[in-house]
Amino acid sequence: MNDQLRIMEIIDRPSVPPASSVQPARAALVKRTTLETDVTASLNLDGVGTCKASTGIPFLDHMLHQIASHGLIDLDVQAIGDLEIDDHHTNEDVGITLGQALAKAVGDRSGISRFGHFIAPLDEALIEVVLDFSGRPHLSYSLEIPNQRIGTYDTELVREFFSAVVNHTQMTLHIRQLQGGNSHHIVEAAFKAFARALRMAVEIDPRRASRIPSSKGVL
Ligand SMILES: [Mn+2]
Repeated sequence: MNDQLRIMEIIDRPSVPPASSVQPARAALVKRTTLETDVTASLNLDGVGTCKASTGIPFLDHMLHQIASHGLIDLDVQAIGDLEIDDHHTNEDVGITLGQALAKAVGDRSGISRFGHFIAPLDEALIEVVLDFSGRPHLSYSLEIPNQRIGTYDTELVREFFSAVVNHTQMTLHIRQLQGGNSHHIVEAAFKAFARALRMAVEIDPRRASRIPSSKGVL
């Protein structure tokens, strides 16, 4: 290549930054051990939706897959809990650990879109999720799940799971049932809507640059 061609090539090259200077992956690993459970959660918010979930609670694993897949989060959750009692401690502690990992991955929340919302259908079920990485925990929850159990999973635990996530992520979360009849559909649509809303909220807003998305300057 002669010098003139080389100069033209440099001038014509679009100003796409090399991959190495793109925002670093926002990843976190949290390991939490109590007398009741031992939970490890690792995630990458800038992932492609891969998931490894082994909590000992099959339906909860199925829901964690929804968060990863529809949130485009790479997620690995491993839990060993006192399932011989019931699923309560493990379900709650998975929620706590996931919440802590989300909080860690967004750090001081600079540059994120902060708000997210989505309405997900699953056949007859239609569930709306609105969330805000506000720094303040609040859960508003109106799912009316007709069956006490989905598989072995006690449907009371859905609220407990989201409550744990909210408290430890420090987010505001509204989950509203617009329609629904089948218990599996209602819960799965809620997790799908949560995943998409989460994806929207943690997305980097390029116009925000690295500033914190609050008029107070702190979240
Ligand atoms: Mn399903």
